[in-house]
Amino acid sequence: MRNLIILAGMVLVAAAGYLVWMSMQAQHPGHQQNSGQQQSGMDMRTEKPSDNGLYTVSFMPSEGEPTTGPISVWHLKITDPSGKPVTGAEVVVDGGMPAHGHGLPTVPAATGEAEPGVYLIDGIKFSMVGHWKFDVTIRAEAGEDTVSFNRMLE
Ligand SMILES: [Cu+2]
Repeated sequence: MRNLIILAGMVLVAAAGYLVWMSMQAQHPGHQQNSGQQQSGMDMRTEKPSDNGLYTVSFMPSEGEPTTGPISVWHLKITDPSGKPVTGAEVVVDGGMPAHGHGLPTVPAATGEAEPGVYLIDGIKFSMVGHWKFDVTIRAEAGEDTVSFNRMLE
């Protein structure tokens, strides 16, 4: 009986600790900008350095929030580490749903630069909600580098 009470006490302490941790997570300002897109441990940044640090890259819809259905145009913005736009790059965007083992329902294509260093990626389509991952390859004067972006569609 005494052991049961101690066990129950331990469960309560663990539950309280979890609640405190949850409320701290909710208040963390860094999680606000991607509301609804955080997933435990997953990198949800929309701007980040490329894998070998050659470029800084951001990948965002050209307008609005992504939804399933329509084909949209996205902006892939590439700068060098000092923030200078990288123009004339060769860009390839691929993607899919890692958990489902399928790719994008379309083949996105870079159709030019909206402004120096901001590449138009046309043909982005989501066929279902869930976790999508984009794999971007960039070839420019500084060399070839890759970067991936995660997106949660609700
Ligand atoms: Cu899927």
